[in-house]
Amino acid sequence: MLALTRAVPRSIDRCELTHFAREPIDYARAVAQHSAYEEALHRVGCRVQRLAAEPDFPDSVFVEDTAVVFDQVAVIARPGAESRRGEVDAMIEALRPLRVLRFIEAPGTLDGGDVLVTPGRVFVGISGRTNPEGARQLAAHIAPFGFEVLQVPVEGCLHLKSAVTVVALPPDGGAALLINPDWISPRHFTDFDLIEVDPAEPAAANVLAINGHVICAEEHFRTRARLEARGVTTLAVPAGELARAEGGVTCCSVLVTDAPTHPRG
Ligand code: CIR
Repeated sequence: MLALTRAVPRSIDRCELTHFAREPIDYARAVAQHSAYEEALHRVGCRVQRLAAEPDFPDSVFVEDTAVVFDQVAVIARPGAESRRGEVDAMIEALRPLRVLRFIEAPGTLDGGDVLVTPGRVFVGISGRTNPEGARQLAAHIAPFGFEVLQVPVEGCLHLKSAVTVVALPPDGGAALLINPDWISPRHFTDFDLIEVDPAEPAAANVLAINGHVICAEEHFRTRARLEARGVTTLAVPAGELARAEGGVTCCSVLVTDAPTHPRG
């Protein structure tokens, strides 16, 4: 598994904020926490490749929003925030040798943080960043590979994956969802085993499942205990500083499996 990341830019304190009030971000601490995150990716079996730094894009550490990678195709996003559109260029170059590329085109917008991939079914959050046209284009790009796409309205938070992510449950690795029911209605996910975040930790639903491990923000220790109680193997990383920029643990990487042998283009 390859994990694409990008360094925290010094301009992070000018990041986009939607639901959060602006608070100072300690740059050195954000950099240290981001390194710990990359180290965690390495520990769970990823090769970590950093894209070139983008000092002039304050949100460029949040690479997740620039692309959605499947085994068969990579869909390059068109971020909903205009200030973030230029972030996709380096991602295109990184993914070009690895996948067939498809693109979300205007008037579509789509942030990777709104795309929740479950076995066979992809949920797309219709949010302040992702519009129905972006979701429709994504659906057209991945339909040939058997993915059904369902649109889900997101109102309580920035992205769909701020409110719900996939965790694999032992012993068979079946998919469960970790969810904050105050931010997204559980009625969209009735076929899934749902684990709720601790109510004191509304942002805790954003976790990253990789190779039988679930990377969690260490600040969300109550929710982490809930996962451990279900037999999930967790790995905690400090994430409080980038959380002030409204980012979570999925946001800072794009994962690319090594498996595919598909034609390139
Ligand atoms: C933004 O508002 O775009 C950034 N400050 C945070 C993006 C977080 N990305 C993600 O959840 N996928």
